[in-house]
Amino acid sequence: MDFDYDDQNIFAKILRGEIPNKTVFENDHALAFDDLYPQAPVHVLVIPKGPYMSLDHFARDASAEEQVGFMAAISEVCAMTGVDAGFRAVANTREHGVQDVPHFHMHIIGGKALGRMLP
Ligand code: D5M
Repeated sequence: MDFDYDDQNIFAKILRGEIPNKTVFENDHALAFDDLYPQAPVHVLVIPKGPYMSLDHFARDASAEEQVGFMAAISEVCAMTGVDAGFRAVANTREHGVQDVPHFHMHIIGGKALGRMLP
């Protein structure tokens, strides 16, 4: 699989500071910010700072340090947003997964009881 990264995508622009965002957490390898169209009281997007278009791209090509940094950001976001009762983590991927922004992002959605997603 060739992962062709488009550096004009919205999240690349956010990382370059060209578009504002509501930052929740940041470390050397990841940025977390509020989703513009929240689907629940908590809806945060966690993205790696490196140019990875999807979860499988990130899992294949990101360094161990980048992957640890990304997971550390997920951990911090979960602690900061108080989703102890549970949450949903979603990574929509490419066309069949209905991924709109081609920079890998994990949705952290919670703050209320969510409906069942799969039968
Ligand atoms: O969803 C992409 C998600 O990105 C969607 O929930 C809206 C959100 N979005 C789009 N533009 C912005 C900006 N500028 N800030 C914050 N959030 C944004 P997916 O279908 O998973 O690709």
